[in-house]
Amino acid sequence: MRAAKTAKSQKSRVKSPNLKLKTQNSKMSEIHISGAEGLYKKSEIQTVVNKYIERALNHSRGKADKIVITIEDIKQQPETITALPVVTIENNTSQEGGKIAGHLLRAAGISKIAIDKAFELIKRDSVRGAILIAAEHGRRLEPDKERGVRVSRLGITKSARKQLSIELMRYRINTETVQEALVLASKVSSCNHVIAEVCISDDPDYTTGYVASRDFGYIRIPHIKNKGNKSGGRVFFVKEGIDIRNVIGYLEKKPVVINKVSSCKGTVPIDEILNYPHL
Ligand code: WAQ
Ligand code: MG
Repeated sequence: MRAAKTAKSQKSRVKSPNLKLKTQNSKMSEIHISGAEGLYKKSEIQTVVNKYIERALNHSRGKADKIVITIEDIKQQPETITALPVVTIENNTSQEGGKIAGHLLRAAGISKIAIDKAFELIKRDSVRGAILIAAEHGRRLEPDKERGVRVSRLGITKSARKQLSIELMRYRINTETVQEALVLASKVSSCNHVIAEVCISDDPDYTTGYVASRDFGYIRIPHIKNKGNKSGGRVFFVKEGIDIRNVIGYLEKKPVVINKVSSCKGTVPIDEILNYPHL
């Protein structure tokens, strides 16, 4: 599902070649409001589609005037994976949250240049999917910069979802938002070429973000941005020199389903994670 609204883009003042400030003409542009995807049994389709429509119609990013729903029959047998373990970091301010995310990404082997680029792009650009950045040199790699890479064909079995709900309930974080983000992060981290991910919601009311990697698991950062801030995004840091089409093919097209859940933790200090990455 993809929901969007059209709006006049704000008049922006840009520098013309002779360095005088000039006002650009405003034009209509499409603003992304919400998106969602999953792998479901045929019998679940109607319920899920209703839920997606409900979500698109009542979203804190605004009123959608276009909702696109695509349903595809997937013939390929899904690959099964284990969900990443979930843990929450103690954190009180967005400044601190950003620093923690940076520390975790550095510890996962991402260069400072690549991390700075990631945060700059998340703040500046509105991408419908994820941004891909080379972990060492910090080059941006996805071919379509407005669309980004949309992770799709991902799901969780009924029994694993039940198990996950039990785990998350112990820490009072059993919400659809956490479950969906964990399923996505687990598929992303199952791609060998991806080293780590950082995610900040584009929902102005949702300030918890995460950093995820195979080594550290899914690490929730409660104040990664301030309330009211509409900018958000996802960045996947990938190994240098990989075949990018291969990675995008896996993330967008390969059916992957979680059939096992790792045991999770509550809130822990950052040092505990950095000293013992394997939880
Ligand atoms: N594939 C790639 N990128 C995506 C996808 C997708 N399927 N869905 C969303 N994005 C990108 C897109 O740029 C959005 O702007 C951005 O991620 C944020 O998406 O444990 O709600 O759906 O409490 O707003 C994290 C949960 C919630 C943390 C993240 O993301 C927690 C969230 P949103
Ligand atoms: Mg959102």
